[in-house]
Order: sequence, then C-alpha cells, then structure tokens
Amino acid sequence: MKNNSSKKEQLKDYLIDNDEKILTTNDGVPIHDNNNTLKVGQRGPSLQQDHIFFDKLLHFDRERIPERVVHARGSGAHGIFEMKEDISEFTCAKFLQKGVKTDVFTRFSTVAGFKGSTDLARDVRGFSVKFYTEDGNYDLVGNNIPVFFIQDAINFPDLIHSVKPEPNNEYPQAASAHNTFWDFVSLMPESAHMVMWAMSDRALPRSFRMMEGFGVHTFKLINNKGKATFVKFHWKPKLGVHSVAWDEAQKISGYNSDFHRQDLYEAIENGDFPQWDLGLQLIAEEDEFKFSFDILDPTKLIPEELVPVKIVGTMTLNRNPENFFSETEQAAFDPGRLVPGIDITDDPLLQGRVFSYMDTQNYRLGSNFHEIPINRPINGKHNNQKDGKSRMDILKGNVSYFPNSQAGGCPYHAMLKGENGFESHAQKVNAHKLRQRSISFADHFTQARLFFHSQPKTGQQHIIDAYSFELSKVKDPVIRKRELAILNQIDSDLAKKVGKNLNIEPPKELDELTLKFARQIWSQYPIKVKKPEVEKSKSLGMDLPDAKGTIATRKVAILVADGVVKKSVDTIKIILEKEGAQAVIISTKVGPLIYEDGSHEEIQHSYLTDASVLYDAFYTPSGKNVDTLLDNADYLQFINEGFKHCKALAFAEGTEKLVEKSLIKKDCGVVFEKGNKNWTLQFIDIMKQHRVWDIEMDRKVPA
Ligand code: HDE
Repeated sequence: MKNNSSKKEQLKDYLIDNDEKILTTNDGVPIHDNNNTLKVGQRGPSLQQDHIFFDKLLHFDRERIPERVVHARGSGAHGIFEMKEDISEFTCAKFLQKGVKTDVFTRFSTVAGFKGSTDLARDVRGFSVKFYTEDGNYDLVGNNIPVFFIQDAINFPDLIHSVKPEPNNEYPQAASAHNTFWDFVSLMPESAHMVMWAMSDRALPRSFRMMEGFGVHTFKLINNKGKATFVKFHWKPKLGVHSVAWDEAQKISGYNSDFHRQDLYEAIENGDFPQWDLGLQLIAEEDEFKFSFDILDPTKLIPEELVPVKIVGTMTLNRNPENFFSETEQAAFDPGRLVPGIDITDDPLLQGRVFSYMDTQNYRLGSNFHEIPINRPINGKHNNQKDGKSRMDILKGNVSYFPNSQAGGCPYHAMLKGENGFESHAQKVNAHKLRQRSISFADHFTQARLFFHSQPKTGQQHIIDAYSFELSKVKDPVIRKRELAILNQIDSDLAKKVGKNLNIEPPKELDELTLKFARQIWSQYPIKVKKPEVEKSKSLGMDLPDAKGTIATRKVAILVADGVVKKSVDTIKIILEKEGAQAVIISTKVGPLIYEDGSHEEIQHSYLTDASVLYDAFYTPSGKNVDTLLDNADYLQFINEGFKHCKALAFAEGTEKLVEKSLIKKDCGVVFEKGNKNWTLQFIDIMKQHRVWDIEMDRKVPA
C-alpha cells in the first residue's frame, strides 16, 4: 500500500481555525452573548434552561483525562526520519529502506514527576518516536539511558510505587531522594547498573536536544526471507550529549520549571531543528550466547567496542504541535506497535511492556484511541472492529466480520495480494512453563563497574556527590547502609567516598535482606561472574566523537546596564550569531536600554526576570554600565554562579573592576579582552567544550 498522505496533510483535516469566525456552541449555533447566564431578571437566579451555559461548563468540567502513570511530564514535536543506508539484508521494514523518508512524532519526558512537575528533576528521560510508515505506525519507545532498573515486568509497579511521591503524604514530587526508592533499589541488586546511570550527569540533560536515546531492549530485525538479526537501537544527537550541574538543575527548577519544554519549542520555532542519527548494533542470531552477559537482560548494554553502532539514518524535528493536548498529551506510544520487518525478543521486561501500553491507552484515551488524529496511521486502518465510546470512523456496508462472502471477503489478508503482512518471527520455543529467571541475568555489578570506570574524574565525582545527596535525604540509616553494601560490590573507592559523606563504613558483604530477596530469585545467589570483555568503554562517557565543536543554539547572556557601549555589544552579538549561538541582552530592567551614545534598544530580559542558570556563557561589555553593575548584587550573582557552574565568561576592556568584586578567579575558562586579540576565538572555544568541568574543584565558590 502506498503512502496516501503525509502526517501533516492528514492532521490538516482536523485543524480548527477561529479566525474571522462567529462564536458558536459545540453544535455550531451562533452565540449572541457569552458574558451573561440566563437569569430571572437582571439580579435574579439562573435558569436551568440555559443550554448555552451548560454546553460550555459541561465541557469544561471534563477537560482533564488521567495523566500517564509514568512519563506524565513530556514535550513533543513533529519531524521526519530519513533512512540513508542500505540494510535490506537485515530487514524488510519499508521505512528502513535506503532513501525512504517517514514522518515522525517524538515525545521526550521525565518518568517520576506529575504532569506539572519540573523538567530538571534528577530522572531518566523518555525518548519515544512514532514513525508513520506506509505499513502502519511503528513506535520506538525508549529512554535516554540504555539499561533499566529491573529485569522482569512483574516488578514494574513496585519500582514505580517506590519512586513516586510516598502514598501517605504525596511527597517528594519528581525526586528519587527519599526512603521508599532507596529501600526498593537497595533490596534489588539488579537495579545497581541503572541506578549508577541515574546518579550520573545523564539524568540532568542540558536540553532534550542534547541527549542520546536508546531502545534499551534487544529487538529483532527480520529480512524478507524471514531471517532474524538481533538489534539495539541508538539515537545520537548532532549537538552532542550535555548536562547541567546538580546545583544548577535545582535552581532552574525554581526559575523556569519548563526549561526543557521551552528550549525544544523555541529551537524549532527559530528554525534550529534538532537532529539525531539512528544507529544500530546488529548481532547475528548465531552470536546470541557469545557475550559475558545475556543480551535479553535489559539491565545490560552491549559495549560499542564489542558491537559498533552503525549509523543508518537521521531524524529531524522540524514542527511544533499546533495544540499540546490534542497532539502531545493524546499521543499513544506502544512498544508492541510493530511493522513487518521488526519484532520483539523474549526479554521479560519487553514482553510485559507489550501488554501495558495498549492497556494504559485504553484507560487514558478510550478504546478508540487509535482514531485520535495524532495516533492515526497515514495508510488508513481496515478491519472489522467497530463501535465503542467516541467512535469516529463510519464503517460502510453490512459486513463487520471475517471471513465473509458478503463484502467479497474484504478486508482481506495481506498475503492474498502478495503483500507483506506482519508475521511474528518463527522462533522455536521448547521449554517448561516456569515462574523463574535465567541465571544468566544474575551478574548485577560488572556493568555498573564498567559504567563508573568509564567516566572521567569529574563524572565520577558527580556520581559520588549524587549518591551522597540522595542517601543523605533517606531517613532510615539501615537503608543507607544497605545501599552502601551494593556500592562496595561495584567499586570500593566509590563506596568509601560516599560512605565518608554519610559517616558510614561501607559493609563488605551485601545486606542479609538484599541477599534474601535475591535468593528468592536465584537460590545460588551471588553467582561466580564471567570475566567482562572490556573494563572501560569510551561510548559510556558523554563525548560523542562527531558532535564536538559547535556552539549552535547556545544561549549567551550579554550583561549590561544603561550607558553600555553599543559597539561592545554589537561586536560579540554578530560573532556569536555567526556561530549559530543566541546572544541575549540582560539589563537592570526590561524596556528601553539606553546606550552610551544615547541610542535605545527595546529589551525583554532583566536581572529580575532571568537567572544565570538559564544561560550557557556570559559576556560583560564595556561602558558606563560598569559603575552601575558594581553595586548590582544580581549581576554579581550572575557571574559568580556562571563561574561556579563551570561556564565560559568573557569580560570587555574596562570591566576588570567587576571581576575583582566577584568571586571569580582567573582561570582557563575566563577570557579578558584587554591586550588579547584572540579573545573572541578563545571565548567560543571554551563554549564548545560546553563546560570546563576539569577545573570544577577550583571553582567551588558560594554562589
Ligand atoms: Fe514504560 N510505560 N513501562 N518504559 N515508558 C509507559 O505508557 C511500562 C519501560 C517509556 O511518551 C506507560 O502510555 C511497563 C522501559 C516511555 O507517551 C505505561 C514497563 C522503557 C514512556 C508503561 C515499562 C520505558 C513510557 C505510561 C516494564 C525504556 C512514555 C503511559 C515492563 C525502554 C511514552 C503510557 C510517551 C510510558 C509501562 C518499562 C519507556 C504504563 C509495564 C524499559 C518513554 O504503559
């Protein structure tokens, strides 16, 4: 079947444009007066016959639907995926054939917080992509972390109950730093690897546009001969992988809890379309048991040193939704939404997901959720399902059953027309029915260690700080100690350093209770582990080799006050904008900024409305602004905090007094114009590194 419309074209049929239109009821009846209810006399009681009022209020009373039980807080965008490589030997999926372009809708999310919670929580980020292919919708519902907390779907409700606000008092919101989460994970050593990722900078992205995405599970690609190849999906962001500091994340949550949502929306509105390459790790069926870990275990990744990531295509997000609720909120993702050429594996977490998503969509959106415009396949649906609440489609004819002769056998099987219908991989299964888990899943610490050892020194320090923060928030000392015992199994130095911050000597052995629970899964736990293939993996750090060297879309604050020299502002603005960065002028108040030469410029940002944590770098231009800023505590806070968070700072000639008044020490991340012809280049080079994390320890200032 051919694509008969793009997703954009399809959605156009549902767009409502109120321009130049008369206000009506939901039945299209023109409304004469939308200010007054119908009353008995001007001051009298309202009448029950006011159908105009009821039409409005009844709808309002039903505006809320259940939020997603996890990943409630999210932001989405439309885009396109273009396949660039030929992988037809591995898959017959039509959208994965070289040169094919497919419309997508992508939603990013946090996991634990409610719909209105902050974007900057320490949390995993969801990364869901709906491909509107000519063979129907395919959903790749992944995360920005390549592994998961648990191995079997049956533990999922418990995991989520433990991390969500506690049931008696419903706090803390969007935070894992509390008793119940650490109680659960300290009793579930299988969570050790994922918890390590969640304590790393990966859990504090600078932007959705700067995170990797992972399918997490091993899936199968199926070629047109029915042959399967195992596959892991990766999204690699063109802008690189970048994070913010924990102190910064907490402050951003206060200054702008929509930080990521706004960043994505504005980037797309500005034409800075975010892009990710799709990468595949392909593993031949014969190699299923070749590794020291089990590829069906979702708490394990396949180091890129063992199986390189093959880049095959690119996704570009280029259009914001017209309406958040209609599109982003009603988007229904489901890892069981597969197309011919892709199949699931026996990963016991994935198997459970295939049930849960469809179920949750039925609850959240109703049984006809696939008829909601954002969820409609572009190739149309043809089957004998009918009726149900809010059915939109109108099925023609008297036949809604199969097989039939009355409608000429329609709709018929794909194979009758020589088309490829979805066929599950013909996998041979021969085993007893058991409620058990494979012993090949029982090594929980080797890859947690691999991740920790693969981080640079600052990355390791951030992990130590994160464990120390989170466990300090845990009220029960028994839980803290139990988790330290897990850390000690991963790396004794890590355990010692966290233990020092908590005043606990890390126990040598796992806690009795942890062992007891693990032995309920594997009686012989702990097992003798296999030697890992690699001790360190470069790809687990945050430096993507192809993504370095850009300051595109970075926000640079130009910190001014009235009397600033216009040329000093304009010069850096032009240079930054040429590099694709955004220069934002911040002054003591919004409205007209008065330059030294008397000219004016209308500005939108002030030290009152903005904060240093919302920017990537800072420049202070020269002029009479210096005298004003010397006495401006908010300005000093901007540069002190920028310094603390390892950002690039540049100062024009004549502004040195400001640096002396601040807590800034002159280091390789601070650039001065005075006597330095290359200052702009240096400033940009520092920004390209994102942050000067290497000297973070020397930048510990009270800001
Ligand atoms: Fe989900 N997950 N999940 N999950 N998940 C949902 O579906 C679930 C898991 C992920 O942007 C829910 O529509 C179970 C892994 C994302 O709308 C729900 C299990 C991964 C999103 C659900 C998992 C994810 C969800 C809630 C264990 C990474 C947001 C609302 C068996 C690969 C999708 C909804 C969006 C959402 C269940 C584990 C990612 C309840 C039972 C592993 C990105 O169905």
